[in-house]
Amino acid sequence: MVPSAVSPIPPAADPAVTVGVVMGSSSDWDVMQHAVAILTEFGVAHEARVVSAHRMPDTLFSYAESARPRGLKAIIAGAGGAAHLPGMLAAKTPVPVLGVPVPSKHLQGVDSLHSIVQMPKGVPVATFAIGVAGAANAALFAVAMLASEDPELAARLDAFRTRQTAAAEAMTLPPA
Ligand code: RP5
Repeated sequence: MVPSAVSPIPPAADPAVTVGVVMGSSSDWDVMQHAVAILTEFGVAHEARVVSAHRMPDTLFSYAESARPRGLKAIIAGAGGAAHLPGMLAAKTPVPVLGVPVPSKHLQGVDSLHSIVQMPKGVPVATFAIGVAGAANAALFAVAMLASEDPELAARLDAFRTRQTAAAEAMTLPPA
């Protein structure tokens, strides 16, 4: 039997941290760094760490159980393959969990997507697109959640959308 070695979750370095970004492996970082980049761009205090559902189950429980007392308002969780991490976090905390399916080696992340999106009724995980778009959009969604009670953040989100619209309107196509 595997001994139970509960890893204590250290207090957030910055007590203002409101969003946790967790992933099942350091190999997920290529994708999940795009969530972190968005949170940094918007000035949202966050933390990022590896929490593996199947390799660190006790740490997963500690992280989830401490999330609300530590002041987290959202957890962005990315994992690939049989991606239990977002669902198990959601099972152990009332803090909203935003799941990011990470592309996998053999099934290109369709397995990750199905694992995360098909939560049985009663324990929701907000599930985003496979890969980089999902990671970035999960962070933008977290920003939108926080912006409902933070007018400065709401203004930054409005400005982001305005810049994005202007960039699309300025797009040109090569001559046919
Ligand atoms: C999952 O297994 C991780 O989220 C990762 O996407 C996948 C492969 O992990 P490694 O074998 O690269 O550590 O737990």
